Parts: sequence; structure tokens; C-alpha cells
Amino acid sequence: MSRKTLTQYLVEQQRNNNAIEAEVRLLVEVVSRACKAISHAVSKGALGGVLGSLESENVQGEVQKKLDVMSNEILLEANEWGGHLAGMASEEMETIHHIPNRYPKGEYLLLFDPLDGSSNIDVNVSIGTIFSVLKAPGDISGREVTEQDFLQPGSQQVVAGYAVYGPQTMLVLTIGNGVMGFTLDRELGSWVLTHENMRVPEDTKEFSINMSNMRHWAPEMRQYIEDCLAGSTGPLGKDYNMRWIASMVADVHRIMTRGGIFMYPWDARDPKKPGKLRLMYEANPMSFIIEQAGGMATDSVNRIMDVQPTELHQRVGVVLGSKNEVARVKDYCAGSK
Ligand code: AHM
Ligand code: MG
Repeated sequence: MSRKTLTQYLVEQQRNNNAIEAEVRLLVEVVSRACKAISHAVSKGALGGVLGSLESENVQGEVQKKLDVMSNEILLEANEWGGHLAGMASEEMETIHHIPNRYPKGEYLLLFDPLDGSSNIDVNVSIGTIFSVLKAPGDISGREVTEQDFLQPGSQQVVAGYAVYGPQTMLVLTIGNGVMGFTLDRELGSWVLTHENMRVPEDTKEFSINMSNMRHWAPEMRQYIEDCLAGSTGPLGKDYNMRWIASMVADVHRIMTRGGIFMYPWDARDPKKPGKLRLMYEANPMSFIIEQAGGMATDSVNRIMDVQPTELHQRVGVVLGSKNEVARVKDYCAGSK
């Protein structure tokens, strides 16, 4: 049986359902090609000289790994000449990237975390790329886009996806009508549809959180985790299991596959940073994917995709995954941060 490729899936969506515009389809193709190139670089590891850190820090004050910078460059170079984009923004760059004047411009905006899970690069644990596509607001012909054009709530996303570079390389994608998973066939060099209409189970007994931050959380969040730890004789009446990969892509991918709840909640460490994860590059695209798969995504109380961003690199608390468990955390946290 021959399986559908990403290209076939996208062309079908354009032709049969009008679910995607030609421009966006081509843009997704380019991003997915860049992810193949990143996957190739990642898989070479020490043989390709790609491991280790650089001297530089990114705008968030984090030391950049060689692969962070390489992946960022691969995505920028692949996407700037295609004519589909008005601009790009990346977790690794201080401000937006304009399309050079030598290339035509389109009306879409691409945002990405080029290599998520940086602390796992050198230890050969799954890492990934996360991306989100927005449409520039209003008429942008004859002017350069500004940061302001990017500050749209996640509910405006046209496409979101992630690539996970693990034992297999996979691309998980939503264009707003369900979630499709493609596996990279390295011999053919194509993305093959292997996971059709991915769904997140509504209930779970598995939670994912960095417990070492417990002392910094809001008391309601601490209480929820304490109740999970109490097991079947505690108030939640279930024996929970815990998993924390420390790569959001890999933790979310597990949840997309077998359910679970992923949390990087608000914490009290830095009043300027309400959580570690970034709204525009991590929380919004993952929320779009999780919601499209029947799950739920909140900042512990409010829907992430309703947050009106005020800054490009804004942080947000994240609680997402199996619907009924995320709703439970929302009940615990109602009235807190
Ligand atoms: P990064 O984009 O710099 O890699 O940071 C984001 C990552 C997420 O993938 C992951 O969920 C989290 O940071 C892990 O954080 P911690 O190291 O605090 O457990
Ligand atoms: Mg990240």
C-alpha cells in the first residue's frame, strides 16, 4: 500500500476542502524542508562538529548552542526567498527578521523556536523545531512589517507544527482541521503520513512537570501535584506516573500519542517572567495542535490562545494536554495566578 506524502496531503487539502491557500501550502513545504535539513545536522552529532555551545547569548540571556544558531540560519535561509512571507520572528533573535529587498514579499508571518530542548542537544535526547504561521494584519503592501504586526493572539494562527528529532524524525501539523503526523522516510527524503487525525485521550494518569521548581509555584499548583503524588488513596483516587523529558516537543509528542498533562506553570522566581516558556514560539503553536487534537491548553486558568501578546518574547505559564485533567488543574487554580 502506498502512503500519502505531506505534499499529497497539502495539495488535497487545497483542492478538495479549500482548507489551505496555495501560498500557505508552499510555505509549509519550505518549513518542512528546512526541518529535514535540521534533522540531518542533528543526526550527525559529534561527527558533524555540531555539538557544544557558542560564546554568544540569545536575547533571553541563554547561552546559545551551535545547533540553536545553525537551525535558526537554516530556517531563515530556506524561507526568505520563497515570496510567501512578510517577515519572520525567532526565539533566538532579538527582533523580527525582514525579508531582504531582493526577494518578493508575501502576506504571512512565520514564527519559530528553531531548536527546542537545547539542554538535551549534547546528551542525545529528543529535541525539535516548533513553528507558527500568522497572517499579517490589514494591507501591508508598500510597507515593512513591524513587531506590532506579530502581536496577535494564538487563535489567529493559520498553521502550527513541530518536528521532533528522536528515534524517528516526525512532523506534526495542523492547518486548522485536525492534526496529522508524518514520519521522515530518509531513503526517499519525504514526509509520509503515518498518524492520521491524531487525538489526545481525554483522561490520563500521567503528569509532566519539572518538580525541582515546586517551591516557586503558586500554592494551588503545589496542592494539585501533592494530590497526584498521594496516589489512589488520595483525593484524586488514581496512581499517577511522572515523565519529564525537558524538551517540550518530546513531552508534547508523548501526550499527542498516549495522553497526559504537561505543565510549566507560573512561578515566583522572576516577576518579569510569568513562566519559562514563550507564548509566540512555544505555547501558542503547541496549544493550537493540542486543541485541534481534542485536548485543552491553558496558562493554568485561561485559554492560552486568547492571550493578547504585548511583547514578541513574552513568557506564559503552560498547562496543556488531556482535556479532563487540564480542566481539573483549572479548577484547582481558579482565582490564583
Ligand atoms: P529552550 O527553548 O531554550 O530549549 O527552552 C525550552 C525548554 C522546553 O523544551 C522544556 O519543556 C523546558 O525548557 C525545560 O526546562 P527545564 O530545563 O527548566 O526543565
Ligand atoms: Mg524552546
